[in-house]
Amino acid sequence: MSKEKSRSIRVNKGDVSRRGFLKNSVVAAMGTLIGAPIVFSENVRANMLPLPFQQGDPLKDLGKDPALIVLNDRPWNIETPPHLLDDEITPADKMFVRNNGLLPKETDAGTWTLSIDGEAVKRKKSYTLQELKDKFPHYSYQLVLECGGNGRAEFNPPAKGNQWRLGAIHCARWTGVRLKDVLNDVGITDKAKYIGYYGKDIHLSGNPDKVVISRGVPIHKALEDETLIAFSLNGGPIPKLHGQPLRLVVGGWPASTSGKWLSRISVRDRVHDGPKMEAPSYSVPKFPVEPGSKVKHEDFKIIQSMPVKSLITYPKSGAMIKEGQKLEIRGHAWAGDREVKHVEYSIDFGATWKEARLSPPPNRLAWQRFQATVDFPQKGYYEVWAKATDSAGVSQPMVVPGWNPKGYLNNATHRIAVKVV
Ligand SMILES: Nc1nc2c(c(=O)[nH]1)N[C@H]1C(S)=C(S)[C@@H](COP(=O)(O)O)O[C@H]1N2
Ligand SMILES: [Mo]
Repeated sequence: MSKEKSRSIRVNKGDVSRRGFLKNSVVAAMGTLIGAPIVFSENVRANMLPLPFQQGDPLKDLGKDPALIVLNDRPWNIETPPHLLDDEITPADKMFVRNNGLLPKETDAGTWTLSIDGEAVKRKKSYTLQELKDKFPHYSYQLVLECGGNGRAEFNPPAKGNQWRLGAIHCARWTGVRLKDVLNDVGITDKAKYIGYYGKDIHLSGNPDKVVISRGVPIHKALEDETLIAFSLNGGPIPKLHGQPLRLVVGGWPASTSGKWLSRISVRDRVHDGPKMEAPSYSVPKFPVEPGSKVKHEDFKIIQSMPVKSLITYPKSGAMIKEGQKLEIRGHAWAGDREVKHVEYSIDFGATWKEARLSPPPNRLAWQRFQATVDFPQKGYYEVWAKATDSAGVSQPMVVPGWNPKGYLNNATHRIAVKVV
């Protein structure tokens, strides 16, 4: 038997009796580690260790709600089921995780720096995290960050990559300084066309010189009030998985533009050309293509604002209610750079629609709450569908929209099943 961490014990073959029970010496050692003898230790089976020695739940160890769904553990990719996104402000433990590489080793706020460089800065400059906090005013915004590949699982033929269903989205409250204030302080030239971020995460190959991902946004988006260099999430420190201690946050655009573990921003005189800026990454065909077809590099365009979408967060799909009972449904709707103008719902497979109550966003680029009181005419199986329409009059499609090689931008209506019994 070997001791790993303080409370973890590896049980070897020799520690187990022929009948599958732990030998006395092993349970005695466990008792020492727990700090109390294990009474009835003769009944402890090797396949059912005392709780302190059971393998940790990775989600719990990561500070995540145990009901989140792990799609990949190297790198971490974890999604949130829709009914866990019911909070107005997404709590950290319910935020989906999308990593392209491995977590940085060192994320010490005390020694962290951010450097600003590139063809379009007047002079390079570097700030400590403390200098950023001291020098510039702080702002807080609730921002929708949705992975460009959210909903990928529904495309046919399937697209490679994490098979996100609905939950690669969060709308948390970020606090930081405005990127535009920092860029003003540095001084940018009129050649400035794009910004690109660099973070401190580690490439899957382990090669320290290889950049995991370095994306960015056009300068007009970078200079918006809501584009933050954030040092706080929901009033606390940014959790390690989400970019501790510093993160670029760009609401309403693919979340891949919100660089975690932010250490450098380059102000470019061209479209930023870091890893994962080039097609087909985070890009879609410039025109509709036949499902399954090959698309030439020059026929892709980079995704900018995300499309209008909504999610029913209450009740959970599969809800049962009694005949004659009304059902309160609620959810969120968002529309990239735009505002959501209305949300409708249907209980008859889209034949007729009723208006849901819709709240204004707490700030630009945040999601909006919708609610409705639903009446069902008789017993039976129903689906509740929700459909949002944005300020330009664009609505969600009822079926999976334009197939594209990487499976981006699926904003089809969300459906939940309801039984009236
Ligand atoms: N440095 C760095 N930033 C990154 C990524 C990454 O792998 N490394 N992934 C991006 C992608 S693709 C997404 S969808 C979001 C996910 O943010 P979250 O994990 O906080 O939910 O982070 C973005 N920022
Ligand atoms: Mo993403």
